[in-house]
Amino acid sequence: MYRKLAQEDLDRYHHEGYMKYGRIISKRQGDGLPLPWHQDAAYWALEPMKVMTLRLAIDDSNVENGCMRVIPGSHTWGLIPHVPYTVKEQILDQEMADIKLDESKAVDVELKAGECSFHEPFLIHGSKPNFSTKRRCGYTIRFMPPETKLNRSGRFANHPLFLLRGKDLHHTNSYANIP
Ligand SMILES: O=C(O)CCC(=O)C(=O)O
Repeated sequence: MYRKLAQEDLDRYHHEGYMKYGRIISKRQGDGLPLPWHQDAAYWALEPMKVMTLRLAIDDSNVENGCMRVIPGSHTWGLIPHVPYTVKEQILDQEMADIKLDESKAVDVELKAGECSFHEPFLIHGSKPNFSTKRRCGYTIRFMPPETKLNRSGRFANHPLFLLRGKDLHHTNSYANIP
């Protein structure tokens, strides 16, 4: 799948290289922790903000175990202010500032294990707590073209990026070796 994605993007990004970084988001069964509404773009020091997230469902992900929810169309709204999210034991430390969000418009992104979804960096998304008896684990991989520069300061100082294929003609980033 990496290859296919990279190939499709190579067509869009002038046959240059391509890179990604990823993380596991696992909500244990009975875990009462929500993921607050947020836009990924608020977290990332990327310029330009060209990045696509692939979320691969490791477990079935549904309303019962707190699947991701999205606000359709919000990827066109631009960056909305975020404020610190201070709930303990959280993997996110920012949430969207108190704006008038019509949560009745939210769509649940239910996935079977092995399926995936994609989202853009400005899409407003989050998820409710997992009060079910089933774990909800997913792997998120971020794909970006090499023209997108990662500003290596703060939390991103040592963040690994991998060049998936081709050459980086922009020389704006440093890469780790693919394990
Ligand atoms: O898994 C979730 O509930 C949200 C995932 C998320 O915030 C992300 O992939 O950017």
